[in-house]
Formats: sequence, C-alpha cells, structure tokens
Amino acid sequence: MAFTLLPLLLCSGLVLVMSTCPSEWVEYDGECLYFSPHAMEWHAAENDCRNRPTGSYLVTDDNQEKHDFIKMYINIFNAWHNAHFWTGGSDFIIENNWRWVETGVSIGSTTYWGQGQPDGNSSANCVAFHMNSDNDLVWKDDRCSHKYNFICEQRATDVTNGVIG
Ligand SMILES: [Ca+2]
Repeated sequence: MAFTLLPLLLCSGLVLVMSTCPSEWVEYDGECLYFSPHAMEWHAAENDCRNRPTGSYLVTDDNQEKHDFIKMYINIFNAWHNAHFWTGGSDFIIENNWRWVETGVSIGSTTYWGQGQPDGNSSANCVAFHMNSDNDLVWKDDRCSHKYNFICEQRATDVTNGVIG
C-alpha cells in the first residue's frame, strides 16, 4: 500500500490528508491501480474492475509520467512472460474512434500506439499494452476476445487524519 501525505493548512491548524489504496493496489498521483495477475477477455476484465471497490474501471493511459509508472510495473510482469495488459481504450462503438471507458470521451492527442498501430479493423476494437522489442511500452489494437492481464483504476480515498495545532 502506498501513502501520500498532503498537508493542508486550514484556518487554525494543520490537517493531514492521507490518500490510501486498497491492499494489493498501488497508488499513483491520487489514483489507485490494480495489476491483475489473471487474464480475461476485455469485457470480462472491465466487469471485473467494476465489481471492485467504488468507481473502478480499466485504466486510462493519458500522460507520460503515468505511462512510465505503468511501464515500471508491467516490466515486472513481463519478466514472468505476461506481456499483454488491457487498457480502458476501445473503438467498438464507432470504428477508429478510440475512447476511454472511464469517461467515454475520445483518447485525444496523447497516444502510445506502437509502430504501424492501430492496424486492425472492425475485429480489433480493444487497446492492449505490450512491451515492444525496444523495451518501450506501446499500444496495439487487438481482438477484445483475447485473454490478457489488465489494469483497474480508481481514485484514492482521502482520509483526514486528525488536526495538528
Ligand atoms: Ca477497431
């Protein structure tokens, strides 16, 4: 479990707000991430995330620091030959209109497509992470029926931890 201590100065004293994640989740910048050791089809993975603590969904990968953080963990799994993880990206509603399941909005300008990706068509509608031969973490569009590991995401819980002063 990871903690961040965020001291907030309020009126008369110092309030410590601790963000926490459930056990087996890791914290990144106010979010909790769960790297599932189990492989499932994309829709089953999405359901698995939804059935976890409040607000969980398949991970959104939309900034470089978070991408690098995720890569650090996938590298560990990669050593055990679990090379693919589902993200929350898909285009199964409108072909080639990639959206995050978290918000339903388009993936936008920050993308990590691997070389030549996406190269599928209406049969490849889900975005998977994989490590390429240059050891970069990149996206590929893949059949949603493939069974891959996956990453769930939810917001960390803020716990107000007493008042000092
Ligand atoms: Ca597609």
